Amino acid sequence: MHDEIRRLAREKNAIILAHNYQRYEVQLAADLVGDSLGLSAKAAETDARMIVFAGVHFMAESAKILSPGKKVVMPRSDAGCPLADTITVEKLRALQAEHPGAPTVCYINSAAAIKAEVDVCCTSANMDKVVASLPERKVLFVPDGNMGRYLQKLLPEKEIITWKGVCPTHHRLRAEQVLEVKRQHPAAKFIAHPECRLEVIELADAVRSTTGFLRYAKESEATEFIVGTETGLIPRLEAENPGKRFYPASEAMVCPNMKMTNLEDVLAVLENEDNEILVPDDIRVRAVGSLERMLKIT
Ligand code: CIZ
Repeated sequence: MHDEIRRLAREKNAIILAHNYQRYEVQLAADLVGDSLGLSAKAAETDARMIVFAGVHFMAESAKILSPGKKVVMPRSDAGCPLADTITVEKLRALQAEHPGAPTVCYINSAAAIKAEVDVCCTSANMDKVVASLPERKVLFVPDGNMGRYLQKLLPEKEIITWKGVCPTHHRLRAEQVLEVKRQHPAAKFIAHPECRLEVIELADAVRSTTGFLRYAKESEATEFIVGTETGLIPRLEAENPGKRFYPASEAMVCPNMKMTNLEDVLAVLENEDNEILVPDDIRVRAVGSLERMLKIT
């Protein structure tokens, strides 16, 4: 099936992107594997006619925002993100009305319509830099409440107003589970994603984005790691670091939406070119503005 996917992608001048949390067989069929913004930015630089995004909905929207002239399709258009879905434009506007004058920062893990409504976006790698750069003391942070609480800890001089969203996959991990895996592997470094609960983050040797996990594992002299993020990252960590060992902080850290896409879906979307992702131009232009303001800061 990989051969057929690669053949069709060539024939149709399509680039296949797979997020770090996708099934490993889907990652192996892709041209690029990575985080949502990195993938979208790299795809924009290519002359591909079509982008096939194996990921969840907001990620394909990010690709469309940065590549308005390319056709963007998803192998599974029903792969949504429960964290992104916790906030709507109406709810965001109501929050902003409660805190006049406070700028809004949104995590990249948000719909295009939310990115269009905020002052600036951030990623899990640059959120502290982005929030610290704002002159205002009070900052609204959406949609990830865990990330907002972590930010409050990093930046005590700020007042972070958090939204109530969480990623169910990261939120599921509890401190007791991490302590148990640490007990089984006492030499292992624990890397946590900032979408985890604060009680989990407080146990971490490093807090990183998915791309940061890969870099940390490569650069560290340690040979064992406990992985506090979606388990889809583990096969890639293993492949890129032969001789090093990676243990999931919990086998239950599996995102059902990320696992929806299989090779048959990738093949089908290449054949049919359906499930197209469209972003209205007025939303796209304002969302690009929020991303550009982030890039200027970082
Ligand atoms: O933007 C991404 O890919 C997400 C959601 C997380 C990360 O840490 O890379």
